[in-house]
Amino acid sequence: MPTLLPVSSRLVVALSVAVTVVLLVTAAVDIQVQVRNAEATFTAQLPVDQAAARTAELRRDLWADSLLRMTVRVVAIVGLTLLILRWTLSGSIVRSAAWLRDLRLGNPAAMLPAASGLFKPLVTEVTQLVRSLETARAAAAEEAKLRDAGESHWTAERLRVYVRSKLLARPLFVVSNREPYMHVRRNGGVAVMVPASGLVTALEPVLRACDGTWVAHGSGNADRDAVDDADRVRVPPEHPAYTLRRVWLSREEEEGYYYGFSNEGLWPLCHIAHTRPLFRATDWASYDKVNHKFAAAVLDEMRGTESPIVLVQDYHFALVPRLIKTARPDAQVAMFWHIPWPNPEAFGICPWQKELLDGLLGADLIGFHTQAHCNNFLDTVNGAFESQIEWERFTVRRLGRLTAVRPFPISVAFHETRPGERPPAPSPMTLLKPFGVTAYRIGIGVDRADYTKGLLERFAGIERFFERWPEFMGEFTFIQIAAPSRTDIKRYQDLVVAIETEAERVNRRFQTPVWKPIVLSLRHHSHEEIEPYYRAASFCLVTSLHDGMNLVAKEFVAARDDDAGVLVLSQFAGASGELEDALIINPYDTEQLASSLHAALTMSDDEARVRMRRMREFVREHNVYRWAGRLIGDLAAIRVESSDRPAARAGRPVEASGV
Ligand code: ADQ
Repeated sequence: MPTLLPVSSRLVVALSVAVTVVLLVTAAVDIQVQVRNAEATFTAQLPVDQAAARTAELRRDLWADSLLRMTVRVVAIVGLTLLILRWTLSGSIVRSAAWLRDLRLGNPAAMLPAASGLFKPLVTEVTQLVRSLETARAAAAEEAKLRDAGESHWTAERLRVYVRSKLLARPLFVVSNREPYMHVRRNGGVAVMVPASGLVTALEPVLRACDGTWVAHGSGNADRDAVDDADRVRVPPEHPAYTLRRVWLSREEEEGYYYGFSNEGLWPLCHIAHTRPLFRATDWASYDKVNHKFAAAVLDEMRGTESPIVLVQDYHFALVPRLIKTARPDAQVAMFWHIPWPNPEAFGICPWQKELLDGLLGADLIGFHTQAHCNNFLDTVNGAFESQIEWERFTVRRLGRLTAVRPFPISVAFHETRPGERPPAPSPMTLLKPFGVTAYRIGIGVDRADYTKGLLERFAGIERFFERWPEFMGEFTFIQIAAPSRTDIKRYQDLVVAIETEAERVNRRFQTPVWKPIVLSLRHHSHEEIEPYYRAASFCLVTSLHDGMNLVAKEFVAARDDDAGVLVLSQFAGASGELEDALIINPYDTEQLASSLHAALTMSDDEARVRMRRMREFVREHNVYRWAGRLIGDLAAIRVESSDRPAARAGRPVEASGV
């Protein structure tokens, strides 16, 4: 805004000068023609000296006349231009000033001026500014609310401050398979998508706090168009605060590394869910190659930095910690393993067990969701290598290096809401209407369509429930939201067919023209779409056969600001160790599952409220910002040791902070 008026004044001056020059040139040409014609006539009629005098006199008169007319025209044009500018600009400026004042005063009804023409870029920029202001205001309000309540819960803002104080100026790098922002072609343009993932919620505040770099697979079909020559793009698009470095994979690399070794090998290997892992040498070769590719990208980004901090995410990158640490012993590397770690016998069937363990032990810190997974990992290392395990401190010393192994149970963001702040949840009847079903109560399940989530076992439990308590027919319906996942793998394609067939079979047994026991919605839903189901359900059902943590259980609890609803949770999900007020079930025990559904639907409001309040207090306290804070705090507190450094030879212990 401040530069707009000087720009317009300069425009007027330039316009006036241009008009004057044009008028001058036209007048000069015109005068020249008139003088030449008159000169010819004078020369024919008068002696030479008189003709010359008359010509000179005529030229003088013509110039004087022209200059007078020109001055009048220029004054008129400049005046008119100034008047038009004043009318148009001053109106817009007054309106914009009023709009900005409303926003500054926090008036929610402040109307955005229409963004068009000259003002469009300005309005776009101010709109971004306003969004940042609103976000900062919301964060400050939330902080204030917590301060008022005398609480010290973790928030995105607190995490930002904490990370800055821990890392000081050290650069931060995150490595994950999935990227936080994806550019995709849509309706002839390019749209930016944020994949629904707890990881982005947790790590984005950290990256924003220190302007870090996130290295991930560029998987959007317009991703290449958005990056610069070094494959980087600044994100978030509307308010760039950190760098996303995209790594490109060929179709074969993606098949071997992602679908093959990661998801047909390691995923079933680590989950005890009775799906046999497939180990192909070609997949392993791809996994090894892609891990090298990602490590090279991280090292490239790290060039010129000192003592960088690296957070490697998940089972796709077991080899990356060692590769980074070998090239950059000054780096501090943490690996967070989001899935379970099985017992040594189960893990030992992997033909590349030693290579995987060696890669992981390159990290200074390895995190799992639960202590049991840490113990399994240490047992596996113990059996596979000559190494020294310190069980009291949960560390491994191998080849002169020390790796700490700790539990960091992941969680969700917990949004504080005041009573009445949000509109009431829609009724079960409203949510069921699009499916052509009428019932008064609903249960909800939200999962990726994955065999570890126990969806078939869940349907068996629901079938048994209606067999034992038929009075709930027509009264209660279970809604299963399932996002198809890893659909390039046959096991997953078969699973989707099995889920549909089983739901259909159970429905055929009990359904009436207006009611059915199971509504199946097989598609990806946004978090905003899922939330009303969480809020309206009498219970949420999680039947994982094995699960690192399970965020759905915590999302359900966080959504229930009415303190109602019951969580029915598998004992094989990491979350069951934390959410003790859930009804804990063994999903293989169909009778117990059916009884728990009955218990959830008949539980007194008072008991449900007491249980839900306790679970909500736990999730509020142990939210995803605390998870990220603890992980980074513990990593930053570890003294870097390597076989190249005297500290390693002196055998100094790893130190960790308690957050
Ligand atoms: P997942 O196996 O994917 O995660 P989970 O923890 O439940 O399992 O997280 C799933 C996420 O996807 C949730 O945020 C959920 O809302 C969302 N989601 C599920 N179904 C969806 C649908 N139909 N549409 C849209 N979104 C859907 C892995 C491990 C877990 C661990 C997490 C985090 O397997 O054990 O908890 O990582 O570490």
